[in-house]
Amino acid sequence: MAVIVLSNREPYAPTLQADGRVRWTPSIGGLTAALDPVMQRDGGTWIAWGEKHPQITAVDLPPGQPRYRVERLALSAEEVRLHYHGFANGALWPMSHYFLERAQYRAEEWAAYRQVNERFAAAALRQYRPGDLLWVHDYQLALVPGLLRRHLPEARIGFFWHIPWASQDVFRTLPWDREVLEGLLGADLVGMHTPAYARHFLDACERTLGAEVGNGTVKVGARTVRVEARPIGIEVQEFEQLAAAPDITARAQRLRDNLRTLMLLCVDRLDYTKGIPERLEAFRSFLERHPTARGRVTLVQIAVPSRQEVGAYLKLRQQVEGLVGQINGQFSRDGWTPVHYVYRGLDREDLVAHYRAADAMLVTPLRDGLNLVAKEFAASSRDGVLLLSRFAGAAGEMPGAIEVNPYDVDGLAESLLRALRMPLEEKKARLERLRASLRSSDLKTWTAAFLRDLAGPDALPEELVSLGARPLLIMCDYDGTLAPIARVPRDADPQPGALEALARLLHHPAHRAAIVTGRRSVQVYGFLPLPDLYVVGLHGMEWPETSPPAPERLVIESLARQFPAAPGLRIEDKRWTVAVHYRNVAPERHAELERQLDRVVVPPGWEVIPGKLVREFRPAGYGKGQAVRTLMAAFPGRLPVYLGDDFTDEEAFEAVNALGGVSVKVGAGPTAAYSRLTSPASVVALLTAWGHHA
Ligand code: GDG
Repeated sequence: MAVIVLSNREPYAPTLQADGRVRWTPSIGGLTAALDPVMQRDGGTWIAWGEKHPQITAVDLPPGQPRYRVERLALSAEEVRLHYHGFANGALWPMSHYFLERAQYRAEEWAAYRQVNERFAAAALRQYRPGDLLWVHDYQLALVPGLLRRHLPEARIGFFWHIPWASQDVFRTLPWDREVLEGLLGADLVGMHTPAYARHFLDACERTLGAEVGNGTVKVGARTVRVEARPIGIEVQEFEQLAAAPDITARAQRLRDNLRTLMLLCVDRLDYTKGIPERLEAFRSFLERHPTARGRVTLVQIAVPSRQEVGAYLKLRQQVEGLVGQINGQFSRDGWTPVHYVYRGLDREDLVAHYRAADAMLVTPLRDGLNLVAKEFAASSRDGVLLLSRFAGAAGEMPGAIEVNPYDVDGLAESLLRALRMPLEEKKARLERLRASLRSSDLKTWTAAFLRDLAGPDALPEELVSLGARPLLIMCDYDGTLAPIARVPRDADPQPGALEALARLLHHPAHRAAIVTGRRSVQVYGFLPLPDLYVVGLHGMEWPETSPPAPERLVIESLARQFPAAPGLRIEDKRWTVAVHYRNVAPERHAELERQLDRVVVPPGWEVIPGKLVREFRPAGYGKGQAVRTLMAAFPGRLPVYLGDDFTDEEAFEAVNALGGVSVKVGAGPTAAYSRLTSPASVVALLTAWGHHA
């Protein structure tokens, strides 16, 4: 199985050297960083527009040790003008960013857009072998999934939309709204950056197409398309390491020394969505209102040239440069220039040195799909403050940032003051919170999870599927088995299809189903509201008909006093037991933390159970093994099956094995279970298969 990626931008761009040889440089931006490592590991094909030197039609990459192939499509000047600058960047881009007054809908450009999408699809069809995964990216290629689906009814096709999906009132201004939606619905999995974009998309499918829409799904004939919020991450560790490297630290220090003032940093493609003029106005207002800041604060604007062929971008450049000139003209004095304006991209090291040098980073787009710069700064800075627009997709997942409204010039100026006056301790605490959230879902996880979910459940072993013919007592863990592991427990929604599969099994007179979990049972009923489902909570302490023993609060309080503190560490008080979660703590601190947890004094009659990056302190004598034995005694005459993923499930596997039942481990790692499945998706597929047995 290979991956075929389709994107407008190619992962490496060619430059012709003096000796006539071609040098390939990685393209700036998240997509190359996200997918190049996977392609280098697994091989495959990347299909993209070969912008420079179009005579080179294909290339094996990376240079020196090729592992995958890039098919370079040469677009004609006309196609570039009408498809790329025209429909993609003159219609879809402004519309999706709510700039309707800039959106131009022209039939001729739409026709070119369709034609270029057909060319991309044709190139993919030439490469495709059964079993391959096709992953199409972004708004330039919205029709490709539909075009591929016509020829490949069985193929697995994914799509990721990297920009905002506008609300229905805005989206439906597009004269070809149906066609764009139908194109995207050729995919099996459509990814967006935020839940709001996913909702808007589902809304459009329902209202424009009249499609049957469920919770994150759209019915298209016999197919079900999944629509999910999956915000892209960054390579957190690489940014942290780069930022800590001695030469970058020295470079950052030089930047500060040369400036001799506080530094406000802004890094954007020069695009009207990024709110650059509004931000400069806010800085002007700040200098006007706070004369003492003059000579003490400098704004450094890195503006990366972008889409210079489009008239609107040229105008924006003139506007920005005019404003920079005005502000500098108005306030410069004694060798201090308030705005340093750089109209070019920096190399990565230089970029990170700027992130490290900055006292505050201003990310103030008027609208942005996500914004990677905000995340990169949070991973690189040691003592800076992030000001982040509420209109960036990333705002919902960056808890340590100061949220700003870019339209509120005076408010923005005040937030600047607050950032510059923030005590060091608070700055550090905010950065730690930001990093913990970045680490919980980095770029590699994002890519791997998308591809894994696109690939779908693995082929189910026949010996497991055939069990469905017998009366079963099905016992399942919840987190990691019926639901993907979530960053915070309340977000652990069940795997799509889990509820339906369990409902069907419970409807069957022969089968019984129980959940055996470390959670409180009410939480599981919240996720799986099924009255006939038998939920055993708190690792066997909590049973449906009997209330658990009185909680020993004094013990819990004495334990809690001994727990270490660390950024990202979360104590979950379950009233009867207490769990320490360190999933969101920096990995390099895990060993030390585990040593500290080993030293916690556990009172007699209590025990500690290690789980996946969690330790649970609870009264002894309970456990999933015991729970399984009790369940088997309560529901005799059925074949017991236990499915689980965690260390705490091992004793349940042993209990089931001892009584001739079937044990199934979900995921990798050593286990006492007899069978294995790879993910919650496979578990749901198995439960579904059992439910369909006559
Ligand atoms: C689109 C969506 C979404 C920038 N300047 C330099 C430089 N960069 C790199 C940054 C970052 C990337 O470019 C910019 O990414 P953003 O996310 O900020 O913005 P867009 O280009 O508009 O990206 C956006 C993204 O797709 C991903 O889905 O987040 O909302 O609009 O990685 O580091 N890199 C270097 N020098 C620079 O001067 N080396």
